[in-house]
Amino acid sequence: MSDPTSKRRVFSGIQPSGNLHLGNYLGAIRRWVDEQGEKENFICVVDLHAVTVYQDPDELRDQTRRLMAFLLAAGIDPRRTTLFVQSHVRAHAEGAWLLNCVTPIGWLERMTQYKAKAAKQESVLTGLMTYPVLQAADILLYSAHEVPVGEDQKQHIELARDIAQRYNHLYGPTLVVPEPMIPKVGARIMGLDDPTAKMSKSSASVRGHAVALTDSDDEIRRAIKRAVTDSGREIVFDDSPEKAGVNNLLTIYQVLTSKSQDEVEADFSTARGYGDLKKTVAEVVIDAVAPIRSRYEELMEDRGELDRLMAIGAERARSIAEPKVREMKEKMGFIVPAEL
Ligand code: ATP
Ligand code: LTN
Repeated sequence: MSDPTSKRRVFSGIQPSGNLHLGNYLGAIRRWVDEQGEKENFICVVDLHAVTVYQDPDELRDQTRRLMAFLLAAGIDPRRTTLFVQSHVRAHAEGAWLLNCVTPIGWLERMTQYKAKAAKQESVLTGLMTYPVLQAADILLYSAHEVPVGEDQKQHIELARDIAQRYNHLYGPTLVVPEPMIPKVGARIMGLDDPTAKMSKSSASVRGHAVALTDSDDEIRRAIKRAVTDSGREIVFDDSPEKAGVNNLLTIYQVLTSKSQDEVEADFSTARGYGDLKKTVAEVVIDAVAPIRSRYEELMEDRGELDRLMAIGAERARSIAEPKVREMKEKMGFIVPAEL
């Protein structure tokens, strides 16, 4: 079990598939950056999860490098965070297998993300169903106490808790039971084209759906200008469905300025309609995104440096995950030779 005197451990993951968007940044990445140092952070580029739906091989390699560069550009500091690629640490696949063998299939059939993704496909891959078990392995191998994610991942983290408890019940205390850490504001940024559905990577290519983190200043202005709102004029937080568009824009502004709801409403009390709101929100988004975009472009030029950082992260991750998977195997009754 974990050493109670050490810093709290944090683990989170992000898939190298699709274009990163403002929801990913506000709901997850920004918090990973802010918490570095205060806690012991592990951030994983989950390429094994990405292949639960077919990925073009060249595209996957490319996306994995791009996501590494992006996370570094957003402020993940490899001296304070272990940033690594999931497939570089074999223990994840091995741990997932062990956990598959303590997870009743009914638990997986209930997952809403699985049901939604499976409904969109003709032939569903087995990996899509066992996806949350691999996610549980990611978290449990590092004895993480906290898992900072957006709202959509809450059910998966609760499943990881159930899996840990079940393993501990069967084989004795081994796995730390993690807590989901969902932000109070920004946990669910909505699509600009449809403020009743979450902003999502899978829809990020749809025109007007998202602000991609690689968008130019003008593209950001245009996307926010086109955001769906209602026919009213009142710029206040209101969670009724017809005000979802305005609420979403105010939430984006609130997270980026770290203000209270009252302060945000006061900032817009003299605004003339939604046009003014959109202009102000666009500028705040540009201030946050533009510096990340330019650091990202620089990092993408230096492939050697990216590869070096990936190797450092993987080595540090292995030093934690390998002994854990070994402990799990021993507890389950495998003969574990010293060289493994
Ligand atoms: P997809 O929609 O294709 O499943 P995604 O946009 O959810 O992809 P992930 O890699 O699955 O992207 O998520 C990375 C992190 O971003 C997770 O912690 C997730 O909870 C968070 N996140 C994703 N979308 C949003 C959103 N709209 N608002 C807030 N957080 C989000
Ligand atoms: N399923 C998550 C990505 C993910 C993750 C993790 C998040 C994989 N492993 C471990 C937190 C902890 C997603 O789609 N956002």
